[in-house]
Amino acid sequence: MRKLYDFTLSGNCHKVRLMLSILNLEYESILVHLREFEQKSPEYLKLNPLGQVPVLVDGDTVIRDAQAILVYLARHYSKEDWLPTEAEAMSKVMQWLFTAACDIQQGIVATRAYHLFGRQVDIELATQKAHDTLKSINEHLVGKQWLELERPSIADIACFPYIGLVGDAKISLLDYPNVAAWIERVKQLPGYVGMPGL
Ligand SMILES: N[C@@H](CCC(=O)N[C@@H](CS)C(=O)NCC(=O)O)C(=O)O
Repeated sequence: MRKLYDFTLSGNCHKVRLMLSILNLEYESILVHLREFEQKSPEYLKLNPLGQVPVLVDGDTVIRDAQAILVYLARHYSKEDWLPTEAEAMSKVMQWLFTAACDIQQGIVATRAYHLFGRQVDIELATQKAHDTLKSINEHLVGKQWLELERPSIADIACFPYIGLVGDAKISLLDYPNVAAWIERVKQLPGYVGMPGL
């Protein structure tokens, strides 16, 4: 049985939970107690030397990082549907994986961590970055249903959880109606699962 090293409130873990559910793949969720620093234990560091969740173990395959796990699941279990291999289409999808791992992380994720977990961050800078990212995605979505390809792809799955969790970051989507409509569209996908705050 494949295993997901998981934390309930983690949007990064939720990207993987969502993809596994959409692809109808069974897995065992193994809770890593982040507040007790279980992710830094010698045993866990053998799985992920960076000491973070998520990690997916699928047979002999061990993968860390939500975006990398999405690539693995898409290519291994759905062939072209969620991540095509044609050069332009593939890079168009991949660019959103980096938006998820960089821009969304520095803005929305940092702002959420400040409000929800009391993490020390430069809240003004993080909030500004969150709004810059939302504004640019809102403009990108004009006339579009999905981030790329005219169908859902791992681009949408990688960006969705933290954008859907903006309420935790005390950010409203009133100024970003295309983003709000896209969130609702993702929530209608067959196999969709939520998490606290979504
Ligand atoms: N680039 C990684 C980031 C993973 C990450 O930041 N995980 C957080 C939870 S969302 C974590 O494990 N934090 C605990 C720590 O860093 O000690 C990914 O996308 O999976």
